[in-house]
Amino acid sequence: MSTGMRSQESAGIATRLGSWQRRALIGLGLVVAVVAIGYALMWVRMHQPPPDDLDLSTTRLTAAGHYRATILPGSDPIPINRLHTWTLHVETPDGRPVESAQITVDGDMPQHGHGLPTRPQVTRYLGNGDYLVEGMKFQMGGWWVVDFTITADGRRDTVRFNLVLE
Ligand SMILES: [Cu+2]
Repeated sequence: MSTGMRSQESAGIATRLGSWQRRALIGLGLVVAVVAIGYALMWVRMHQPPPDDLDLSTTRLTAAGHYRATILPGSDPIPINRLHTWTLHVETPDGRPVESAQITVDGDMPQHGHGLPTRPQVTRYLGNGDYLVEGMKFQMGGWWVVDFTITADGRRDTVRFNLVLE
């Protein structure tokens, strides 16, 4: 009698364990599938070609038309994974150099959802509307945008440059 009860009990435990294990396996399988799909989507996103209608001009009018800005990256081609400096030239739309502007720099990869690995800064005014940008670094090839916010004489404006790095 008691042995019969014990074996019934252990059969019940075995069944419960079995269904718990099955659930754990299904759960694990789902996690693996979600992670695999996540990686696949990320891979596809990371390997998208840049849009083919990108404006790659190195001289652009700021968004509100207050300034005309020109980027002069310190090396050609722009290096990957190496700190380098740029010069940013800022002038008025009619070509007069903009002196003593406050300028901030930012950048990111629109297709990757990450930014620059550094915080580049304008460290020096070089004269004639030229500003030294230190700390530029791109950690991979692909489509980058670099944004400058320029404030001079109380007028703030932004400009975005597109880069496609090899
Ligand atoms: Cu990236």
